This record gives sequence, C-alpha cells and structure tokens, in this order.
Amino acid sequence: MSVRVSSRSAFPPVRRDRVIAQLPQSFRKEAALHIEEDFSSKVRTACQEQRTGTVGFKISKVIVVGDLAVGKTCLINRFCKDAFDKNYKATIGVDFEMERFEVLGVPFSLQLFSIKKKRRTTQTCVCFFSVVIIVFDLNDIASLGHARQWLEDALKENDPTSVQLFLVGTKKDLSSPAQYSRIEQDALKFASEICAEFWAVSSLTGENVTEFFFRVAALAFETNVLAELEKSGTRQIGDVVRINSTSSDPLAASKKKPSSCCQ
Ligand SMILES: Nc1nc2c(ncn2[C@@H]2O[C@H](COP(=O)(O)OP(=O)(O)OP(=O)(O)O)[C@@H](O)[C@H]2O)c(=O)[nH]1
Ligand SMILES: [Mg+2]
Repeated sequence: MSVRVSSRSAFPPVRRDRVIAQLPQSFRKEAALHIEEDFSSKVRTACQEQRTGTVGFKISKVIVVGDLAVGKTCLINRFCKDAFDKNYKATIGVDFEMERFEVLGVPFSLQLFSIKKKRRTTQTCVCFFSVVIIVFDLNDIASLGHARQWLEDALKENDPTSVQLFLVGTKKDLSSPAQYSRIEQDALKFASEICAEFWAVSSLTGENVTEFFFRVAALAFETNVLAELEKSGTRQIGDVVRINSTSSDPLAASKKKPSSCCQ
C-alpha cells in the first residue's frame, strides 16, 4: 500500500495562500450546497470572539472516490503540490495528503484520501468522513453513470445527514464546448438529485482546482463551527471541555477504531 503524508507535524504552519477570509462562491448556483454570499453571521461572530471550541484542533476527513483513471490523484496533487503528471500511475491502495487552512482566523485542516476502485471505503479505512468528493471524467459519460454506486459505497460508513457531497467533473481541458455543455446538464441534474455541489475542473491547467478546494474547506469549516456552537449551547456551566487527541476526533464519539491509514 502506498501511503504518502505531506507533513509529519500535527499542526504545520498555515501557508499564506491557504488563508480564507470570505466564503468562496459555488461553481453553479443550480447545484450548490449553499447559495449565501458569505459565511453566516453566527459563524463570523464566533470566530471573532474566539468561541469556536475544538474546531481549530480538528482534522476533517475528505474522501475522493470515482472510477479508475478519472483523475482523483491528479486533482489532489494539483492542489496540494501544484504538480501534474501526464503519465498514469494507478493508485495502489490509498493515497493521502494533509492541507492546513486558516479560515476567518481559525486554523482548520483537511485530510484528503484517494481510494482505488474495487476497494470499498469499508475495506480500506474505517473512518468518519465529513466530505465525500465523487469524481468523474467529463469526457466519459459512463464514469458519471457510476457515481451513484460510489456514493452508496462511501455512505456505508457515514451518517448521510452529516456528510457534505461534491460531484467533480475532471479533464475539462479535453472537452469541446459542445461536449462539455451536454455532460454538464446531466451532471447538474444528478448533483441536485443527490444534494451534491457540482464543479468542473482541469488538473492539467489548474482551472477551478484551488477555488474548489477552498470551497470545500470553507463549507466544512462552517459546518464544524455551527455544530460546535450547537454543542456549546446545550453544555452546562461547569462542564469540562477536554482538548486531546480523542476528543477532537469524531471517531471517538462513534466508538469506531481507525485502521492504520487514518492514524
Ligand atoms: N488532460 C488531462 N488529463 C488528466 C487530468 N487529470 C488527470 N489526467 C490524466 O488522467 C490519467 C489518470 O489520472 P489519475 O489522477 O492517476 O487518476 P486516478 O483517478 O487517481 O486513477 P486510479 O488511482 O487508478 O483510480 C493520468 O494520465 C493523468 O495525467 C486533466 O485534468 N486533464
Ligand atoms: Mg489515483
């Protein structure tokens, strides 16, 4: 199994180009998880008043799934390493990368997993994923057709009500405008059906890649802060909030043991 980790430290410094101060906008309003122009005022105020609890210590897990060779690894590598490899090297097992952001002044991390076809998430990594990214090739309609199966597999280990879904069409640079607009119609329809946000990207040119991951980080962050505020609203005065390696991990709550790839 190939496992690559971009950083050894649990809390590496945040790069200046990973700072998010405004809510990044969706790609298409017809298939967006959120159509607000900005972060909710509740979230902004909580960040200003440093009432975000354990969010700054959390690592949100993101799983990237989809057919063989649709471009999952290239998508992650374009964002995390600003690199693109035109030679196809199939992922054996699982690859993962860690990205650290600062959102509204609060540190926030995403751990990105790319998992190979035929290896279901349950076989590879018993984790709670906050975000599921289903990838298809904009030039291969069959890969969009398989997206539903990928979704079902990915949700087997997750609570479907708390997962944010993204449907991402890759290799935009290879489609003609006519081809693109045909497949985009189908993708928008499917994304609305499954309540996913749709994006079209190119890892070769980098088109929309940064915008997409910033959007993922911002929406995952907002969801985490709102959940934290809800929790603190129900907490009694005198309750002790312990910040340690298990309390910041949603696995502890679900009593699931992570497999080695998640540790
Ligand atoms: N032109 C173009 N080629 C791409 C793009 N993204 C990926 N590719 C190519 O598509 C092939 C497969 O890319 P990968 O990222 O390895 O695909 P994968 O989904 O990770 O594949 P598996 O790990 O085997 O499931 C490689 O040859 C890439 O160079 C893109 O945006 N544009
Ligand atoms: Mg791969």
